[in-house]
This record gives sequence, structure tokens and C-alpha cells, in this order.
Amino acid sequence: MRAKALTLLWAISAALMSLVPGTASAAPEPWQMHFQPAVTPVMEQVTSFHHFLLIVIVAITAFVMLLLLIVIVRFNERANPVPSKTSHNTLVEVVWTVVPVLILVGIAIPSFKLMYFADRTEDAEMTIKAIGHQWYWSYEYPDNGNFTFDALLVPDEELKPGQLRLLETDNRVVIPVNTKIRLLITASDVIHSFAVPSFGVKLDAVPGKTNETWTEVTQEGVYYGQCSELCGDNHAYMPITVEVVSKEKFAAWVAEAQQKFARIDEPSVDLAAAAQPAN
Ligand SMILES: [Cu+2]
Repeated sequence: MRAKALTLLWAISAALMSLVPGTASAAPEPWQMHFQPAVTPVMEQVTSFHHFLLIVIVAITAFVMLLLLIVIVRFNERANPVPSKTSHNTLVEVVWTVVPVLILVGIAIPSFKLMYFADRTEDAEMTIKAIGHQWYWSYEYPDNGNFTFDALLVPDEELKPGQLRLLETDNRVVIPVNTKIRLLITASDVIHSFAVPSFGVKLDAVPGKTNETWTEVTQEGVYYGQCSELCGDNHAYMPITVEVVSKEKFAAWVAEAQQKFARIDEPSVDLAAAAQPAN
């Protein structure tokens, strides 16, 4: 009976979610109500954990509503003019203490499992470092030639057809598909937060501290994120644009990026020349 009710709730919530427009495409859409589609193992688990919680919440709300209705209908002054003087009932008190504890434990176990799963990966194939600045992100690719670049918002008047307003950057973070990537997140000035909803990644970028998480995107495409920690005037204007490509395309992009972008360990001024005494 309970299994049947849970299945029914599941079906209802799934049906309601399928009515919400914009659940099928990779890019966020105006008035989107539900999550962006999951493209990493972490986000898939976040989405199904959310569905599980929704069922628990609906069941608890319906149960409390039912109790309230019973009280209103059966125990109002007219229906029940002589109320009982009961003030204690050990069994009921034990039940209303133990059952919520069991529900919370039932939520906590999968919650902690997911938290540790999202926390870090042992066998990352490459590393990308994202650094938050007021107000843009810069990226470092230590395993692919140690180059670095900045990614700034494309202003409205420079948007090309197909580019999303406030979400497109001049340089995209390019990553290979089906590759475990360690993400190191930090900041240079104030606290920012690196968040890409369809990856299930949201991590604070704290000056003087490096936070670690990971991602493995299973579908090629372009995904968008934003700084998610109030960081000053232009907080809303430092988006994250990630392009997920095949491993071959990524190798080609790396070769190009090594020419195009600066190396981290290469000084921008020629130190030897600068040390020469001027005549
Ligand atoms: Cu920020």
C-alpha cells in the first residue's frame, strides 16, 4: 500500500515536472522553473535526491493537512461539545518523536553520501583552476601547457546571434567530454562562488584558500554558470561559459590556446632585459 502511494506520488511529481517548459535543452531558458538538465554524475544524483525529498515533503504535508482537517471537522465545539481532558499519551508521544527522527536519518544518509561523492575525486585526469576576480573569472590549465586566460562578459551590443545575454564570455572554458576533471577554485580579491547548475557544481572562491571539487561531463555542448556569491557592483556580470567538446577537439584547442594565451610561469616582461642598466 505504501509502495503504491509512493509510486503514485513519484508519477505525479514527474508528470508535473514534464509540464515545465525548458527541461529538455542544455541552455537555461526564460521562466525556467526546474533544474537545468543534468550532464554530470553529481548533478544526476542531485536531481534524483531532490525528487526523493520532494516526495517526502509532499507526504509529510499531506499527512499534517489530514490531521488538521480531522481536528477541524470532528473536534470543533459543535461536533464535540464535551472535550476529553487527556493531557498525556506515552505511545503517541514516543511515536511523534521517533518517526521524525527516523525520517531525518533516512534523509541524512543519502545526503551525506552525495556530499562526499561531490566533494572530490581521487583519479582526476586533468586539473583546471578557476580564479574569481572583481568582476570576471580567469582560468589556468596546469596539465596542458600551464597557460592562463581571462573570461569576461560579452556586452549586449557585441552579442552574436545565438549567444545568451549576461551568460556569454569572450573566452570559453573548453573541457573534454567524459573526462574526470579536478576543479580548483580560488579568488584574488573578495569571495566569489563558481557555479554551473547543469554540472551540480557550486563552490565558494575564497581569497587565500583553494577549494577543490570535480566534474565529469557526459554530453558535449555549451553550459552556463554565474558567480553565486554577492561580490560587489558587477556580481551579475561575471558569467561562466563552458564548452564541452570531444577529446580530439580539446587537443586541437589546447594546441591553439598554448600559442594564443600567456604561460603562467613565463614573466610578461623580459627580466634579463629589464635588469640591464639603461644607458
Ligand atoms: Cu563574484
